[in-house]
Amino acid sequence: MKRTRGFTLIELAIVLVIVTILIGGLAMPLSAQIQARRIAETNKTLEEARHALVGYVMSHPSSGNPDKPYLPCPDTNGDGLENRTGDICTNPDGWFPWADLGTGAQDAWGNRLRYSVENREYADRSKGLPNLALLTPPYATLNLKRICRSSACTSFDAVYLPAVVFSHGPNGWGALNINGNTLAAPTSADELENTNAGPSFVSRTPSKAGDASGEFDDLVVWVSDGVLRSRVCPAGGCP
Ligand SMILES: [Ca+2]
Ligand SMILES: [Ca+2]
Repeated sequence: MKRTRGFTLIELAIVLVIVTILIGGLAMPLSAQIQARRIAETNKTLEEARHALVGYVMSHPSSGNPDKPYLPCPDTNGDGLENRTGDICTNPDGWFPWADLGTGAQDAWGNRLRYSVENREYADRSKGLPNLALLTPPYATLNLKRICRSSACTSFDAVYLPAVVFSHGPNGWGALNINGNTLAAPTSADELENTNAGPSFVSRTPSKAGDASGEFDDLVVWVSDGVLRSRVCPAGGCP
């Protein structure tokens, strides 16, 4: 009768090493998969926020001209409700007013979405959408936004925008989290550009800390005047 031979200690050790290498190889893609899922989830939340802005405009005619709708003001005290003084937004930069618009309250990392709006006319309840056709670029009387490919703002993906919404991304630098805490400020010029008040916002391919352009992982969406006008103005355009 033939005797069955068991594994030697050396054979077992070799098997253990192989299993450890395999698990190590699987663990990295798993964390990358979770991050990719969170980014996709946040992009969806941002897209919903963008649609909600258009929906808001469709149902909010201005008091001065019922044919001219207006955008919501930013939330500046973190309760999810817009902050408006009478008819006007005193601050064009803040957080997305998710409670007013019935959208997601946070990105996939537990941080509020940022929101900047043209507050001199688009978000003024007594004024509403200005007629850009009657104005001359660069529309100096308006507080419009632009999307740049770097903080130097030498090339643009979009200009003359009424509203920008963004997430601070996986690193969360500069974000307000759902517990009301503000996270550490960004280190790269491109992410800093998105946290300082001003017309310019950076949207570009993500880069890691060691990259020459610095760390960048913000997720940015915007609403153009043309999109608003095509959805809310009757045929022939808003007055
Ligand atoms: Ca508020
Ligand atoms: Ca970021």
